[in-house]
Amino acid sequence: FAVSSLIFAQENYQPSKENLESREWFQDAKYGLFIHWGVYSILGDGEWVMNNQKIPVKQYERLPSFFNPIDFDAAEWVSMVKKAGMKYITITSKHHDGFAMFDSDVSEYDIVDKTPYGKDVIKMLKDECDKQGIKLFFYHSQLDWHHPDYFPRGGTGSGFTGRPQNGNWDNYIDYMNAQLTELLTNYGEIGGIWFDGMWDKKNADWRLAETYSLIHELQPGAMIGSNHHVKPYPGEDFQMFERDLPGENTMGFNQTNTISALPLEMCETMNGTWGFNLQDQNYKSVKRLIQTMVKASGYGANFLLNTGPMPNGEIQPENVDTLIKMGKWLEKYGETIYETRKGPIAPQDWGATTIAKDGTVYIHLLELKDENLLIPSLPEKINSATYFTGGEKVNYSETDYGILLNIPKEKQENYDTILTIKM
Ligand code: FHN
Repeated sequence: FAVSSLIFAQENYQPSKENLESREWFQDAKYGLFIHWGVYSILGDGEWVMNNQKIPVKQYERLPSFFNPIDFDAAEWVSMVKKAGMKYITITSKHHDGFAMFDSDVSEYDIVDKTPYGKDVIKMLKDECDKQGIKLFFYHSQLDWHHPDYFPRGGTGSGFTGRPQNGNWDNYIDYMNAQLTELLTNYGEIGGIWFDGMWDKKNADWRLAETYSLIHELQPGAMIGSNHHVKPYPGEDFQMFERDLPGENTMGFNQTNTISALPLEMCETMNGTWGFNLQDQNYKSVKRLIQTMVKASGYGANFLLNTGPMPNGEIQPENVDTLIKMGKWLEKYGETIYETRKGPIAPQDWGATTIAKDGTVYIHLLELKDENLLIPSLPEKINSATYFTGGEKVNYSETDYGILLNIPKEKQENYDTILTIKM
């Protein structure tokens, strides 16, 4: 009875007042830092190293004893986030390897009990976030390559890392809910929980309704999102798109083109993996990342950009460099991104539009092939059209086919030429 009433409660989920406020805050925030950090960073081969290198559980269990991030400085991380123009952090409390980066009482497989460092980095980060006014979300993997009751059937793994073939599934879910309870009670008010990994066992009974009710009961303002790659389930507060703009599927992850009415978020890597990778120097350019962020904003979606800190606790210098450059751009152009919503013209090859709360529309021209561009008409007649930089009048004419813009070469900017439109 208890469980079915919970299911009912989720099916009819009405977000609380606090939750609705969080959603507004989230949509205003627009830009956050994703952090994949765990004992896997020691091996410098991404966060999937246990699975990819077929490391047996017993061998992988030796890794935590090498994890000693003596250069970790939470204040430095959070100051960098602020300089980068980001408003929140989403950090891995537990990734697929099952290792808790926080102090857990329901398992000894955690940073305090098993590493020479012995300190709860999640707590240190949370305290600093509180000090500097940054919200903290917890990424939490539902998939667990370590827990004895998370038995590998289908999906990833197939047992080659020495995981059992059978187990007590309910025990595993109880364990997960116990760790979530810790995360929602020991760290003050958090932004929310970012789930990942239920795609590994599509037919399992994840007892979602129970987990979601638990979270909403413990912290009504905490937002739930899940990277299950399908359309949102009842009880979720935001919809996520992995490495693709909402509705797109160029990477093969997103199995739905449904863009729900929930707040949206897109996450992206700086190189090819989420966790620290010693060899992958294939960093995306500042231009590409800024333009992706702008397009995401054009969909009304947040941009959650990832870094994989090194095992010594430092953020890779190349990533810091990119983030600071993006922050500089936002210092100048942030008004056209923060606190906006998706604009009247959906993103196109040439760019995107955003709309401010006072009705000002920003046209972001990301790709200008020449000086003339025809864009779709706006819902109302234009009152004034000026360059965001400098405020000069824009040459344009409203035609039956759309708005014909003339943007001389000297007015075209590096990443994004922004027009301010009053209607
Ligand atoms: O397998 C994970 C991966 O390691 C990473 O955490 C990303 C982040 O979106 N999500 C999963 C793949 O869908």
